[in-house]
Amino acid sequence: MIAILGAGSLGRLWAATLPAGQVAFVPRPGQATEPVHFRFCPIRGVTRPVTVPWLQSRQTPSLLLVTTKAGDTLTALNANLPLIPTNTPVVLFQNGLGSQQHATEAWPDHPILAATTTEGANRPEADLTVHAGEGETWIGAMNASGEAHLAEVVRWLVQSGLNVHTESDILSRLWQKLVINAGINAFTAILNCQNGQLLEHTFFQQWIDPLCQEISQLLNSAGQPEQTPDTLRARIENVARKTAANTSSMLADVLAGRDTEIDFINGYLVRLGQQHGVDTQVNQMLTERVQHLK
Ligand code: NAD
Ligand code: KPL
Repeated sequence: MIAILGAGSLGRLWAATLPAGQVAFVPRPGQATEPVHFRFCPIRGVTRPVTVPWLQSRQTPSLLLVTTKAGDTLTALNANLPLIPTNTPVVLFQNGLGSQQHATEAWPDHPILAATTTEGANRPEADLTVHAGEGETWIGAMNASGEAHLAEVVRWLVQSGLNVHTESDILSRLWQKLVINAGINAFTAILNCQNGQLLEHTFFQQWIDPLCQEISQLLNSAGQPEQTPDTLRARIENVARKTAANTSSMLADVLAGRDTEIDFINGYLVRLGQQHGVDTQVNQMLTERVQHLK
């Protein structure tokens, strides 16, 4: 049984694509026990109904996928990991950085893995989950016991038909995604624009170079491969062009009145700068501007 903690867009994408009968959502304490029914609209093919039961207290999952938002993850794990055998691998799907390291430090006895995915899923209606964009999912170990379970975890998740790969250095891959999100998400949320429209805004043009200087220094401090500010800007602008028509996840959160993941993107970079004595004025400014959007 594969247990999914976080029955939102990404959790439902996995629940709908993994073999029926092999998945269950992890309930919040006291949550209703009626199964979850929703419609799933795949990229190819027709919309179909999906039913997912809640994990029962007598059931022992062989794998736990954690698909909560970064800010909810530690609370969700605190409520559930004490009930899950210490040899059950836990895969963290959160965007940004910080929550993965916290979970790994807090639960050293569990095999902890992290994933980064470019799959896109959303819920335009409460009972409709749309697989909006096909992508790749990379999974790697956060600790030694996670490493021992990596191949088997990938074998389980490949059954979904999604593109799932092992990653020997998941921290670097999470950093690569963080760089892109740090250079796009906050700007789109502040400017209330789609990714491609960023490039025309003077606010973006004014701050992108100093932002990339900060990120370049932080990559060095974190022991990540060196990337010049110009290379970082080119990568960020390239993704903004390729995803020109996208509403970033951060702008979508702001527009829906949800908490954003800013504290795990530019906010994470600010905390890292404080630890390493790196000036992060631009990351700080972006973090504060997004925190005040609600
Ligand atoms: P979401 O808000 O749709 O889903 C999160 C779910 O977690 C919600 O249903 C919420 O009720 C549930 N939750 C929160 N706290 C909980 C708790 N204590 N116990 C049980 N459930 C709890 O978010 P999402 O879009 O599915 O994203 C989840 C994570 O995956 C985020 O970090 C996001 O950045 C990342 N991600 C999402 C996508 C995507 O396409 N949706 C793509 C890449 C990465
Ligand atoms: O990952 C993204 C997000 O919106 O969170 C990007 C790459 C910016 C695409 O929209």
